[in-house]
Amino acid sequence: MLTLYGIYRSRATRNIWLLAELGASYRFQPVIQGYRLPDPAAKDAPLNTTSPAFLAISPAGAVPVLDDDGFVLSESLAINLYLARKFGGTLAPTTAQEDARMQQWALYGVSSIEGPALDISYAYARGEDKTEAGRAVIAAAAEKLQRPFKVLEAHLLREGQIVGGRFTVADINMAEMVRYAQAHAPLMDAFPAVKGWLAACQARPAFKAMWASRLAEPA
Ligand SMILES: N[C@@H](CCC(=O)N[C@@H](CS)C(=O)NCC(=O)O)C(=O)O
Repeated sequence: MLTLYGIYRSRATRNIWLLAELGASYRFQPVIQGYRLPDPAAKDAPLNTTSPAFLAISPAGAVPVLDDDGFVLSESLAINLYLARKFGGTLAPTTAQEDARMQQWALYGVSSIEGPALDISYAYARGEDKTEAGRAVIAAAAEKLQRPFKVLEAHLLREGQIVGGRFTVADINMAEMVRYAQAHAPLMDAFPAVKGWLAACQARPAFKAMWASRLAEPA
């Protein structure tokens, strides 16, 4: 039995998207970020990342977490790579080299793209693009993304997808990191192959289903 702990407004989206692509059945256990609650320790507080019951599962106190019949795994990208290998099929690596490439791109994304992209996402979500200070934060983050986006643009122009010339878990992992920068149109417009690839990823029914549920969840 698979259980995914998390919430739609978290990095669990990448796991929910993949699970839908795989057609996997699983239990979804909502766990909200403690910092989003007025009193995460209150008796009537929902299960959250600071709840002792959750910390017993995940000492890092962060979602998502996967429990596969007692095998507990954290880190959203590792969870996706594990799930893809477990279920197999075209989303999974078919050779050791594809496996290595999927890990390479996941690590490149998390070390070079996710941080500045999240800065952009938070700034737009808070309406800070309407302030001078916020625009400076966005500009600095967009500047940091120039180099990795150039790498991604050239790669996608050459190969069309992240690994193996087909849609795989590597596209989901990367698309969910690039998505955080999507609100910044000038950045996306400067990298048309990245923009087009992301749009194609997000046109998939499994993404759309995940996104509809995310929008339905209170902000
Ligand atoms: N690198 C981790 C990051 C996990 C993470 O920071 N999760 C956030 C939600 S997206 C969280 O649970 N934060 C709770 C907290 O910081 O207290 C992953 O990809 O799973």
